[in-house]
Amino acid sequence: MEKGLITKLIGGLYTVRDEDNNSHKLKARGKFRHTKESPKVGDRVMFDEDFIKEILPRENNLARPALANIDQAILINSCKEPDFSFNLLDRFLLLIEHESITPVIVLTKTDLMPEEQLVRLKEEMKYYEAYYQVIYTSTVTKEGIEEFKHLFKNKISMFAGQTGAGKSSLLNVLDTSLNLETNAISKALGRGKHTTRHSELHDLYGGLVADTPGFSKLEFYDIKEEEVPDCFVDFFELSSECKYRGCTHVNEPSCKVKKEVENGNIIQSRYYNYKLILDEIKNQKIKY
Ligand SMILES: Nc1nc2c(ncn2[C@@H]2O[C@H](COP(=O)(O)OP(=O)(O)OP(=O)(O)O)[C@@H](O)[C@H]2O)c(=O)[nH]1
Ligand SMILES: [Mg+2]
Ligand SMILES: [Zn+2]
Repeated sequence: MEKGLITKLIGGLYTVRDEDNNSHKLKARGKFRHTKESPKVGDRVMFDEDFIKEILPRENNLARPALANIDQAILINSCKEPDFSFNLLDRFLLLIEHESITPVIVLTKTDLMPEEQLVRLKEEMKYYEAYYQVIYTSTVTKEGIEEFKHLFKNKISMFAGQTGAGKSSLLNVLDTSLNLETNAISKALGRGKHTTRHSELHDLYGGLVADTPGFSKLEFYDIKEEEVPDCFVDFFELSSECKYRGCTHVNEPSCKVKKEVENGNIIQSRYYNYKLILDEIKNQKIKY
């Protein structure tokens, strides 16, 4: 048996890269059909000439998109088409923090946003820059492209974001040999489909990067209400100064987070989205 890494899965056929960088097209052994866990892109596996036999222990495990062992998530948000949304950004950050994956925030299609609006958005985004790397880019003006060149080395990264945000387009600019399919958003939505339909790892600047199908909706089925405060890293940092241990920053007195929202040190939208998400998770629990 040999050790390898799954880089692609289409129609039940896996591409596994061995330690000498050779690719093998394999099926998964039948036993995986009877267990909950089938192999996914990013999995380190043991295989022979015909089959994937064993999945090696995972560092993390995403359900949608189905990926394993992701070190870094590049969150692709378009400034326009579709419109930038702080709500969506905060939701993405929660999901990624919950999986202990490092997020990088990318705002793309800067060419489509009127200058004045872009200046205001960058001002608001400064709040996030205290906690995360933020990159502004455009496949049209090529702004920010240089910043990606040192981002991927020795890591497995995923491009994640709303459908039509520009994930595949950006990857095509970073490596012109990729030739990934892209589509105008109106067309993509008209077809009711994502342009990218499977996840695949590509070699990029000394690392591996997965293009993924976009999300149209983000669900929090796996996140418990009590986990949310710690996944908002900015709130977590302040929580030692809240009066109550395990403060949820909603109704408790002497809450440092609420104080900082009042002082204007935390942007309003961030706290508002936090409460929305908490409510949503509470209601979800009642339903299921
Ligand atoms: N003006 C402008 N258009 C862009 C930019 N990046 C992407 N687009 C356009 O946005 C549309 C969607 O881009 P895709 O790369 O297919 O988006 P995606 O995120 O891969 O979408 P899914 O695969 O469906 O998840 C295409 O028409 C692109 O040409 C940009 O920086 N500026
Ligand atoms: Mg795509
Ligand atoms: Zn608090």
